[in-house]
Amino acid sequence: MHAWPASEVPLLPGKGHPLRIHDTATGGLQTTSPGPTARLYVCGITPYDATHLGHAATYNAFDLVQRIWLDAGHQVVYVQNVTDVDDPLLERAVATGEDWVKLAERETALFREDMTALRMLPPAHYVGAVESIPLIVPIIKDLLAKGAAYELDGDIYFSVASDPRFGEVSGYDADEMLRYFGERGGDPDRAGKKHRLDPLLWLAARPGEPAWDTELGHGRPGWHIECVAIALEHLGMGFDLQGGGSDLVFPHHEMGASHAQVHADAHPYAKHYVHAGMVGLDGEKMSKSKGNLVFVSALRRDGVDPAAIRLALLGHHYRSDWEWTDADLSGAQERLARWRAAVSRPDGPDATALLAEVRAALAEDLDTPRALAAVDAWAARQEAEGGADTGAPGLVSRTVDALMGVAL
Ligand code: 5CA
Ligand code: ZN
Repeated sequence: MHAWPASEVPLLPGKGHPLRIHDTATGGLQTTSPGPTARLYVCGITPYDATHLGHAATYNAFDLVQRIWLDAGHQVVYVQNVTDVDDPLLERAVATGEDWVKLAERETALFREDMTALRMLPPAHYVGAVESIPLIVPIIKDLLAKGAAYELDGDIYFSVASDPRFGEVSGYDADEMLRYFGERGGDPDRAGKKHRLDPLLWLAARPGEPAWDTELGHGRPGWHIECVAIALEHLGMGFDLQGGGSDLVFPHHEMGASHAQVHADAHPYAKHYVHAGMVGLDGEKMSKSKGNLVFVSALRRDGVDPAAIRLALLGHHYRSDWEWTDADLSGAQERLARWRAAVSRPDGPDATALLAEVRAALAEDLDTPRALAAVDAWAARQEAEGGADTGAPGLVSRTVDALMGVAL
């Protein structure tokens, strides 16, 4: 699949700091230490509905990760998937009578437009599940050969008992695992499974559903193995960071790590597992199934500047769960207007300390509220005291664009 066009990242004087970030697997802040090329995998959309602000908030967090790594002198290889065949997509297509391929293509196209408008850096590899079936099949065959997978009425399950490290990503106890597994697409009560938490690797063809002819029979891949196959193909074991929203901690990222670690007989799958908080509306997690969504595309259609949407997302720390309100947007629009007025003045107070503060804030677990406050303070000082540095407005503008993706 093709991704979307890249917006330019302005060069900044000097160099940024190594990124310290909260790692779900250790439960604490860890300093990322990529080689010359940092390797990032972020779980992409299931394209049956438009991009909502929760998705955008999650992609914003991992866009910042890339910008910090780039500023610290690394190259970045960024990989993102599109779950273009899975239960929710097929269910929606049946409900609306639309062809599932058309639905996925349309929503993926809209996602690209939203990401472009929000100045999210595109992945180098944007890969669909369907096109990855040839990568998925050999991994499942290997897991079968290793005795880490088994057949049940034509379906193939992964055996969680085959991975001694199972549970290390989430750190959840047995009850929590079982609850989330049931809530998030798992089938804990199916008879004949070796362990209630065992997830599907392969689904034998069901009537009316799409299926592919492979060495595993006529069927389609399970969800977790899709991301594993794509990540291993384009990044390899031990990549730097696996990202996604906190709803993916378990089972998705736990299972993915297990699949890969048993398949490759190596550890770790990813050096760090990082999760963004859930964005809600009216007291509920924003989700397609709940129908309480605010779409990026709808805001854009209403004439809202995408830079204001992005500033609204940046106003919250990525790890907190938060509620979208109209005040988020109006506050961001005011801030954007203030900042634009400030950088269009011919001079202002020296901005080197501001660049240092924004770099320090973002490198410390993506502290965007602190970074925004630093820019606010510079703009307020300019208004109150003026300033003689003719290079300052340009430097502020480049700082905000390069490190936070907001074009002033
Ligand atoms: N296709 C899978 C990942 S392989 C999937 O979860 N798709 S999704 O469309 O449901 O979500 C896409 C991304 O947005 C995931 O990283 C998910 O964790 C994140 N996400 C979904 N809902 C929210 C929300 N309300 N707030 C924040 N992030 C969210
Ligand atoms: Zn995924």
